[in-house]
Order: sequence, then C-alpha cells, then structure tokens
Amino acid sequence: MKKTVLITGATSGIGLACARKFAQNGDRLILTGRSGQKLSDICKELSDEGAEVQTLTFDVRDREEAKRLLSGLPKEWHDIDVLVNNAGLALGLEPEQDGNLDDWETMIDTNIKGLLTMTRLVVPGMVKRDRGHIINIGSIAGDAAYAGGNVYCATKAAVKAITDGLRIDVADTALRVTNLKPGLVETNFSNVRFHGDTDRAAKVYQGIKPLTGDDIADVAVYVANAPEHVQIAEVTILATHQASVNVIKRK
Ligand code: NDP
Ligand code: 8X3
Repeated sequence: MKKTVLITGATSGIGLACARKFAQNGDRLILTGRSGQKLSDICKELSDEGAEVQTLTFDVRDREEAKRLLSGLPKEWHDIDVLVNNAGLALGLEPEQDGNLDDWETMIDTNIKGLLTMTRLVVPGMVKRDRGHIINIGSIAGDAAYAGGNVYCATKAAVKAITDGLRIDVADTALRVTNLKPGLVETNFSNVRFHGDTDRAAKVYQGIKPLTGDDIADVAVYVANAPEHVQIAEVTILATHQASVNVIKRK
C-alpha cells in the first residue's frame, strides 16, 4: 500500500537517496530541507517520474516554522505513515578540550532537538491513527566514541536513547520505531564536518569502498516494508572493510 513518507534533510546524501528509493517504491513524499531551490529540483525530478511530492523548506531547529508548515499541508497529506528523521551533521574533529562551542550547539540543536521537534509534531497523529513508522538515522558513532568525535558521538548516542525510549512509549500501539546506524557513508557529511575542506573530507574515504546514500536508503525502504508484526529495532550498516568506528582496513 502506498505510504506517505516525510524525510528531513532530503536535499543531500542519505536523505536524498531515501527520497528517490521511497519514490521508486511507489510512495508519496513530503521532502523537507533548508534549500528551497534544491527541494524544488528534487520535486521536479521525482514528479517527472510520476511520484507525488510535497516540499517544505525549513530548518529543523526552527520549531515554530516546522509546526506552521506541517500544519499548512493540504489535508490529504496530514496522515504521515513514515517519518525519516535524517537531517543532521557533524562539525569539527577537535579534541573535546579544544572544541568549538558554536559547532557543539549546532550539532545538539540539529541532531537531537530537531529530531525531537519532528517526532513531537508527527508521532501524536500516528498514535491516534494507530499506524506509523519512525526511522531515525543514528550512527555507529552513537555506540562508541572516537578521537575528536566527542559531541557528535554524544548526539548520536542521544538518538539511540530517544529511539529506544519512543519504542517503549508506543509499545502498546501498532507504531514501529527503528534506529539505522551507518558507518562510513560517502556524502556531503565530511565536507560539512571539515567546513568545506574537500581534500581533508576526501581522505576519510580513501583506500576503502565506503557505503553510499543508496545503501542506507535500501535498508530504510526494507524496514518500512517489513510485515506489520515485524519491528526492526536497529540496523548497523558498515562498509565491508570497516569493522567498528576505529577499525577501518584501507588499501
Ligand atoms: P549530508 O551532509 O549529505 O546531508 C545532510 C542533510 O541534512 C542535508 O540535506 C542538510 O541540508 C540537512 N540538514 C543539516 N542541518 C539541517 C537543519 N538544521 N535543518 C534541516 N536540514 C538540515 O550528510 P548525510 O547524508 O551523510 O547525513 C544524513 C544523516 O546521516 C545525518 O544525521 C548524519 O549524522 C547521519 N550519518 C551519516 C553518516 C556518514 O558517514 N555520512 C554515517 C552515519 C550517520 P543542508 O544541505 O541545507 O545543510
Ligand atoms: C557518521 C559516521 O563514523 O564518521 O556518523 O562518525 S562516523
């Protein structure tokens, strides 16, 4: 059955790949992001292929705008079946004692508070309808810290706790709650982390075949289409030559 899928951060990387894969799956999409131009380009691409798409331009840190735009959706788009909480970022790789407080605040506000805002806005309707799936994009960084990962890892550990907490809180409903935890995925992630230093970003993926956004999107579509009695609680997805946050075998 066709689902209504809302994806945050759908303008790049994993979020964009999810938009394309859910569209290929025949679902209708509410795509959100900060760049109206990018959203409009993606909307055109997917609509030309026959998908039904709505776009909402907002920053997930802006709680009021998120609420205003979601409630302004046409009525027939209000019943969201799948929420993919994907928008997020890492900024910096400095030791904690040298970290940048503004970068920390941006990560916490986006990765934790933005995800909570979207959850709080969308999940009550799912509970009322006794139908829905929340897919949070966590990370293996939430399972173990690595050098310089400090606050980013903490935000993803928070995503794990928030996801597990929600799963408990809706256990008496038909809702399902999933934490997808990728390792190295080659997207714009490292360019953002290193503030546009593309050479440094490229080194993150050197000597190893990293995951792609499509690899993660395939798993997202799979978990969203599992039989209704099957709740895939967590999935760790690694490149074949990555064994953990710290063990990466490069050629
Ligand atoms: P990208 O940088 O390619 O995409 C991130 C997306 O999030 C962009 O669309 C970006 O929009 C959006 N975004 C960032 N901040 C905000 C905000 N405040 N409001 C709305 N949208 C925002 O990186 P990825 O695709 O790799 O990252 C997606 C998710 O996957 C993140 O949560 C990340 O932590 C997680 N992840 C990534 C891994 C990796 O190795 N790449 C591994 C594990 C998890 P804009 O272009 O406007 O900034
Ligand atoms: C992104 C993966 O290991 O670079 O969450 O932090 S990692």
